[in-house]
Order: sequence, then C-alpha cells, then structure tokens
Amino acid sequence: MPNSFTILDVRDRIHQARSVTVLTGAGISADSGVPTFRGAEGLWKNFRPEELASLDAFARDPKLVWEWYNWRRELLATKQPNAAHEALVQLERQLPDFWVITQNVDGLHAMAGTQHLSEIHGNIWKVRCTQCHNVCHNRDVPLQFPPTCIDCGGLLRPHIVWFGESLAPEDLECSYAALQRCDMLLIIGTSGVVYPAASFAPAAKDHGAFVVELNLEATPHSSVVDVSFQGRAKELVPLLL
Ligand code: BV8
Ligand code: ZN
Repeated sequence: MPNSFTILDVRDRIHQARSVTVLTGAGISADSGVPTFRGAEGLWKNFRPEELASLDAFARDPKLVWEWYNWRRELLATKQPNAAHEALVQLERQLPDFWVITQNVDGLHAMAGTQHLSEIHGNIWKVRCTQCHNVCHNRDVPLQFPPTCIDCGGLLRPHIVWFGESLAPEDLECSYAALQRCDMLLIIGTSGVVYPAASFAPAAKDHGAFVVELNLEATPHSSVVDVSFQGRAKELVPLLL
C-alpha cells in the first residue's frame, strides 16, 4: 500500500477520531531494552518461547520454567517505559475514547500510566495459584522456588497466557468491544504471528476502522492495513501527539 499518508496526516486523523484502539507487541518495549521474541536478539537465553511458555513445559519441569521467568523478571526489573509508552498515555488523556490492547507481559504500559488497558497475555509481575487460582502481584527477583500460595500452599505459576491456553474471557470481550467501536486502530511493534491477536486488525477493518501499522519492518499486517510506517516506535509514536 503506497504511503499516500504522512505520519502527520495520521496524527490529524487521530485527533478527529471518535474512538482509537491500539494493539502493541514486543516492538514497543524494544526501545526500553526489552528483547523481542522473534527479532535477531529474540532468543530468550537459548530457549524459544514456544518451548517454555506452555502448560506442558511447566507440568514437566516447573523449576526450569520458573528459572526462565526469573531470568526475564531480573532483566525487566530495571526497564522503564520509553517515549512510545509515554506518548500513548498523553493520547489517552487527549482523546475522547482510547483503549490499549497489549500482548506484552512486561507491565510497561501500566507503569507509564495507561489506564484503559487489556494485558491479553497476562503480566510477568503477577503470579497465580495452580490450586485455588488466587492471583496476586509479586515483584520478588528472584522468586524463590518452589513459590507457594499463602492461602492454600499450592504451587504458584506466572499469571501469563501460555501457548495453547485460552485468553481470559474478560480480556477478549474488552478487546473485541474496543476493536468494534474504534474508527481508528494503531498496530505498534508486533510481528502479527500470534493468534488471536493476529486476527484483530482484520476484525477492526471489518467494522470500518482506518488501520495504521508502525513497525521496523513489513509484517503480515502490512498487506491488510490502510497505511504502514517503518521506523522505531519511540520515534514514530510521539509524532502522533
Ligand atoms: C489460543 C506469553 C485458543 C508468554 C505469549 C497449536 C496448538 C495450540 C495453539 C496454537 C497452535 N497453533 C497455533 C496456535 C495458536 C497460538 C499461536 O498463535 N501460535 C503461533 C506461534 C502460531 N496461540 C495461542 O496458543 C494463544 N491461545 O489460541 O487459545 C486455543 C486453545 C487451545 C488450542 C488451540 C487454540 C495464546 C497465545 C499467547 C501466547 N503467549 N506470551 C511469555 O511471554 O512468556 S505470546 C508472545 O508472542 C508474547 O506475548 C508476544 O507479545 C507475542 C507476539 O509477539 P510480538 O509481540 O509480535 O513480538 P515479536 O518479537 O514476534 O515481534 C516484535 C515486532 O516488533 C517485530 O515485528 C519487529 O519488527 C518489531 N520491532 C522491533 N523493534 C521495534 C519494532 N517495532 C517498532 N519499533 C521498534 N523499536
Ligand atoms: Zn492457592
């Protein structure tokens, strides 16, 4: 799709929009120093996410899975939101109806101050009991193994949606409601390979939304969206203010 629009045209269009929804992926946190999943540095300590981010892996070797998440928590503990996260907080304050759907589990949108937020793959700073399903915040780095529930003594797991697990119904409801009501969808820093998030752009388009992609490179979304800009999120997103 030729870029007949400039990023400033998109900025003007956003400020006239009735409702804006944003879908973010690991690329928006890359500029905070958080490794992406599938980029060059995407290997998580020589493990592929699909290998360890699964119920089978946790059932088979909870200690290894917790070692991997402890490594990621330690890495994330020093990371801060960047100009892209902060620009989205400003947009939320300026616009009448604004919702962020993130695939990221790093908690950086919430840390930046985004209020209308669905963390559809969970949050690495939350743990869930495998017995009583109690969810609570936990920022211990490292979390001592085996982490046990204060209420029932059950083994705690990361409160994260693993491959093969369904997303939380309330997150799906919120996401689809935001995709259906928006007249503009921004897709920032996602490779568009993981479902159901990869189906959100066509869903918004089916409801007449104008869809914009911001990414370092072309993705499967690029042929679906109305306009695609290539560049770093921390440089492009602030131009929308
Ligand atoms: C589901 C938590 C229903 C983990 C994640 C077989 C069996 C079971 C399921 C499936 C199957 N085959 C397919 C599926 C569906 C599966 C799926 O989609 N698999 C893929 C791999 C094909 N999906 C699921 O399993 C989902 N559940 O479908 O439930 C169901 C139930 C049972 C059976 C069937 C169906 C659950 C998916 C959630 C998985 N959990 N995360 C953890 O983090 O520990 S997914 C993981 O990938 C992360 O959340 C991540 O956010 C997400 C997507 O990746 P991206 O965010 O896009 O990151 P990526 O590195 O890929 O791309 C970064 C992008 O940024 C790049 O484009 C790059 O160019 C760009 N970029 C880089 N730097 C910058 C930048 N852009 C701008 N600026 C920069 N500076
Ligand atoms: Zn419990």
